[in-house]
Amino acid sequence: MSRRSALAALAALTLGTGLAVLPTQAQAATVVVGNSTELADAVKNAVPGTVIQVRGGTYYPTATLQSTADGTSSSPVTLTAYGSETVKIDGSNLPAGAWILKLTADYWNVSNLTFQNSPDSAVVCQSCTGTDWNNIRTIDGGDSGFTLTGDGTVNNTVRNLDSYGHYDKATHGENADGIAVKFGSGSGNLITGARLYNNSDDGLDFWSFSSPVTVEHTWAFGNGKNRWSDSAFAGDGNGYKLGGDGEVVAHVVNNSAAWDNAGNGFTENSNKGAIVINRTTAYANAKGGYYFATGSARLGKNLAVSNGGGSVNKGSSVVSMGNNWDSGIATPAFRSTNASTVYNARQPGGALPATTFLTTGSTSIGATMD
Ligand SMILES: [Ca+2]
Ligand SMILES: [Ca+2]
Repeated sequence: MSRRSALAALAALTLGTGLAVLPTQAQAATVVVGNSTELADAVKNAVPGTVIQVRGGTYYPTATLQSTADGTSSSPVTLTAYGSETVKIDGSNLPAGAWILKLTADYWNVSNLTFQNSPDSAVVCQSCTGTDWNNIRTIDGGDSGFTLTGDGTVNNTVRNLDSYGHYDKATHGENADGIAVKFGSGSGNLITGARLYNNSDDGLDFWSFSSPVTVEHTWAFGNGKNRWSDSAFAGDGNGYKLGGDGEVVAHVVNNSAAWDNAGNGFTENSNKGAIVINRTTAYANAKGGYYFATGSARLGKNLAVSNGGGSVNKGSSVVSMGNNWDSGIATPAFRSTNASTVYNARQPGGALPATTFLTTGSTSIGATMD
C-alpha cells in the first residue's frame, strides 16, 4: 500500500468515530522462559497467540502467576512445557494464602505442567471461557488443587488432571479437594481422565455451582483420610460431591469410579436436580456407594460393592435402572481388587494407566477403568 493510500485508509477508519487508529499490539510470539522472573513476565504479558514454553526444572515464584488477558478461540494463549521437558512450579516461596496460578481469562491452553506445594489453592481459573487444561498435576497444596469458579465459567475442559495430597491445615482438612468447581455458573464444562486422590476433603466438589458439569473417565480414591496426624481432622472424603448450597442442577458423571474414600463414593450432597450417574463403580468406600436420598437423580448401570454404608441410599424421586442393587441385575466379579497399578505413569498422550483393577469385562454395568 502506498503512503498516500495508507493515509486515505487511515482517514476512512477515523471518520465517524473521531478516534485515531492506535498501533496494533505487540506481535504475538513464542516465548521460552528459564527462570521464575521470565515466567511471571511471560504470563503477565501474554496476548492472543502468545506461546509460552517453560524449560525443564523447578520454579519458585514469589508472587502468584496471573493474567487477565484473554486469548481468542482462533488465537489462544498457550502455556506449556518446552518439548518433553519436566516442569514443576513450586509454591514454597509464595506468601501465606497465595495461589500459584490464577487466570481470569478466556481461551488459554495450559498443558504438561506440575504445580506443587502451594500455600493455598494451586490453580484457580475464575470466570474463564474456553480454557483447555491438559496433563496438569496439582500436588500437596494448602487448599483445593484445581479450581474453576465464578459466573461465566463456560466451555472449559480439564483433561488428564492428577490432583492429590491437598490439605488445608488451619481448617483441619475441611476444604481441600482434588478439583473444585464451586461458587459459579456456566455451561459446557468437562472433566475427563482425572485422578483425584488422597486429599483431605473430597475428590471432586461442585458446591454452589449452578450449571451442569460433565465428568467422565475419572477416578476418585483415598480422600478424606487423616494422613496428617490432625487431632481435629474435619475432612469429609466424598469421592464425587455433586452439589450443595441449594443449587438444583443436573450434573452428569459417566464411566468413572470411586473407591476407598472416607465418605460416600458419589453423593448429591442435597442437590435435588436430575443428576445422571451412568456406568460408574463405587467400591469399598467407608460410607455409602451412592447417596441420593433427597433428589431426583438418574442412576443407571452402576456397580456398588463392599461399601461400608451400603450400596445405595435413594429417595423416592430417584430413577434407578440396571444397577447391581436393582432386582434381577447380577454383580459381575472384579478381575482385580489390587489398586497398585492405578498409581502408575499415564500412557503416552496422558490417558489413565492401564489396569485390571475393578474391571469386570462387562459391557452393561460398571466403569471400564480407562
Ligand atoms: Ca468439607
Ligand atoms: Ca469439599
